Amino acid sequence: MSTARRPLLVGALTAAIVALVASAAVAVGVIGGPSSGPLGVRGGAGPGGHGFVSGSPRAATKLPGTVVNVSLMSMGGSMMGGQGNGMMGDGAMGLSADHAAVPHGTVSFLVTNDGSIDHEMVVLPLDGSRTAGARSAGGDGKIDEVGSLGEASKTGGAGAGYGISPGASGWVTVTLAPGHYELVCNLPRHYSAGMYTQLNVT
Ligand SMILES: [Cu+2]
Repeated sequence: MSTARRPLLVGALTAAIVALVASAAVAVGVIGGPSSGPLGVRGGAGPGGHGFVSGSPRAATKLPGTVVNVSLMSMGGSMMGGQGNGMMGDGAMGLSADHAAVPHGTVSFLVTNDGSIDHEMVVLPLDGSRTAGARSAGGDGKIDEVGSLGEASKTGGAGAGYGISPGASGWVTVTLAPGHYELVCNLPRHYSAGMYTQLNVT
């Protein structure tokens, strides 16, 4: 009995794997399209998602240099209670990177908004003994971006834009000298809500 069933099970597994590989190939095909860059909108996430890419945004990228994957987060159900204006009160937000340190030179940031409202990522230098998170915001709730080395704030595109929508990615490639840097989201009040992390370049 068991010997007869085993080939069937293996066959089913093989079929499942083939299906998975096929869907991954489709996703890569979308990602590799002429104008779409490394990744557009992640399927199924956020109110504007159309679900046409089923793979992970981190699955494939052709970005140059060392690739740092950055995740932008806002927790606490900000879509409820009428707070759809980007202000979350004391709600927690976060920005995390999958590298704490990278070698100097070409560095690409693939920035994915895993939160529920728009975010962005700006690369700022940290001078001397300053640590990430220590900047003071002005009356507009933003910190000074002087010295910025670049930003990813375009939905599904490279460089500066009007913010990365929930469920989408943006990216930017910069050249970094050895030193300390801070990755921040500088939408009003997001920095003070916790959207920063340090990146050391060796
Ligand atoms: Cu933000």
